[in-house]
Amino acid sequence: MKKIFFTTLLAALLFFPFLGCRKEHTDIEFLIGVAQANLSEPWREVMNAEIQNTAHSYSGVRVVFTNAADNWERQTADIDKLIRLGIDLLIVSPVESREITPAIRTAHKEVPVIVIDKAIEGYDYTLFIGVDNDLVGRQAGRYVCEYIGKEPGRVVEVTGSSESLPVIERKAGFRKALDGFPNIELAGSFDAAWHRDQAEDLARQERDVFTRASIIFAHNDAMALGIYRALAGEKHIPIIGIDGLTGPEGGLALVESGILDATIICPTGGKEAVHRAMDILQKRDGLPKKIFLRSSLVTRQILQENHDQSLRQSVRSSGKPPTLGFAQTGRESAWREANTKSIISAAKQSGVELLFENAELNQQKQIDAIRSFIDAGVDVIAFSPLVSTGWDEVLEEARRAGIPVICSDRTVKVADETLVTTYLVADFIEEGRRAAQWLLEETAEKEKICIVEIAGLPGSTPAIDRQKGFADVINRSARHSIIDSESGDFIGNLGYEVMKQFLKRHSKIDAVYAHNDDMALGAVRAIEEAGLKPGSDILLVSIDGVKAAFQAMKKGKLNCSVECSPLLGPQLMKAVLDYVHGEELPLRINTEEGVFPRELAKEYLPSRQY
Ligand code: GYE
Repeated sequence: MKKIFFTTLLAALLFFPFLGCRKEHTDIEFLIGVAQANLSEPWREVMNAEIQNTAHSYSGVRVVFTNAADNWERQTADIDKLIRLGIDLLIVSPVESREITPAIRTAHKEVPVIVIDKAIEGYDYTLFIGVDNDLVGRQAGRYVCEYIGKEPGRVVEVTGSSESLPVIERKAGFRKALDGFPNIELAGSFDAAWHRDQAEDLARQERDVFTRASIIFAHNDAMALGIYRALAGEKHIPIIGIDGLTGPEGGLALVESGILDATIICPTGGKEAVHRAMDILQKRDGLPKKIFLRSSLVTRQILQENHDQSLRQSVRSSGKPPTLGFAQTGRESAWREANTKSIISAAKQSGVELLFENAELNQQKQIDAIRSFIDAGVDVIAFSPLVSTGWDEVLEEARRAGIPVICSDRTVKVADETLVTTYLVADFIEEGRRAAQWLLEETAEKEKICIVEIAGLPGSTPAIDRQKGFADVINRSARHSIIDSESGDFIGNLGYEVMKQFLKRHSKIDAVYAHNDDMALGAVRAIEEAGLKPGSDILLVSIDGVKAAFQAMKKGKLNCSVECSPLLGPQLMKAVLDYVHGEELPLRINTEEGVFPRELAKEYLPSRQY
């Protein structure tokens, strides 16, 4: 309690000089407010320290912290206080994501908002930074399964606060990993609310359960340490934690000293948040919507192996520009052309030497291009995988060559997900959901709506996920049904041919859902040839948000386009430069995207960049 008192007092003292007189501090270019959930968890103290230290590297930037002591109502008041103080940007690590969402939504109307750690509902924020907690749970589960092996074994789990989103996701991921191991019994799952002392008390109370475990999994290193203390004197039981902080009681030291057998490093996001805050405040191009930081398993052996690994020498210090090999899918759509242009121009602007190969929609050519980049010894390889499977072998070759791989735009399904260093992608499922949501709202008064779907390239992640997202939402309505679905491979002319078939096959078509604008515009031609009015006799909703779609919407021939930005070049080059400068790359970066019904087309068309 003492720590919280002094920290809150510190926040008040920090506030005091600013209250009402911020503008007199002309040495402050940017004032960043940080609404922290609590300071009782070591992980959050480290986050605040990272924010403070990173902000110090920028001149004219000041940071003001508040501490909600795990009380969402107090955090709501803290956010309001910071806004009234005149901050330029808010960083918030939510106490609870549901309850704090309204306060964040209100703040987002005033200033840019970066949400760290717990995702909130909806998209009323500027940027989310966190880890993939389901993956963290799977990483812990995989370690437990490898430790126990095929013999009968028991694992005990100690979680953070049960209702918190990270706990729900970590538990789910952990259980997914255990699914394939009937020999492993989950002997107990206990909530110790992230606190070391609570975990220590619990392990003492449930000593019989804990001492019969083969291994123990704790949702953070603090609780893992508490369990270790409670079981002192008993036979050694391996414990795996999460966070992997530095410092005397941090997870890395606990692993180094043998108190923990493993931990999973989860970056706090503090450093990333300040760098991205500066990108936002300085209005940089190509800002993402979500960044998922890499979580990595650490054991004593891994620590020792990494110990002598020198930091990557900056390629710039050797004088030669960093090199990127990029294998593009083809030229199948306006979106793809814009994507290629963005990558080539961003490489030029950022001084990255680009080896660019176009696979002309042939997966083998993409694989051959990747092999040529490996032979050329590029620093980084990036590609937009034509389809999601068939990449394991060539990505293994890239790993053996020590070359990181970035998936740009689309994702892959590989046995070992660490074969891909970073995913720079959109949320295709969400795009499908948004298209369906728009159609449900647009046809709310209609009796029965028959929908035909013109799908993207079979086996590609945008086609798979857009179909799933759309169906998830549209199937909630008994009045709407998808009566037919054919692939147009994301190609305009094939969209035209597919639509002609649909018109022959079905007497009643009320709406078309196309996985991209090019195919929707092909469908428009077919509908007009059939003597019908696209946009009124038959509604059309599609995805991409290319200029031609806005022109068609302006003419009333297309009803809605869900944005999926192809302008990935700047973020891709930032990742390449960060990597060669020895920065840790995030696991996944999701791009920003909006929904554009035709009523907005006239207003937005002039500003469309692709
Ligand atoms: O929707 C389409 C392009 O992978 C998201 O591929 C991309 C898709 C896009 O051909 O137009």
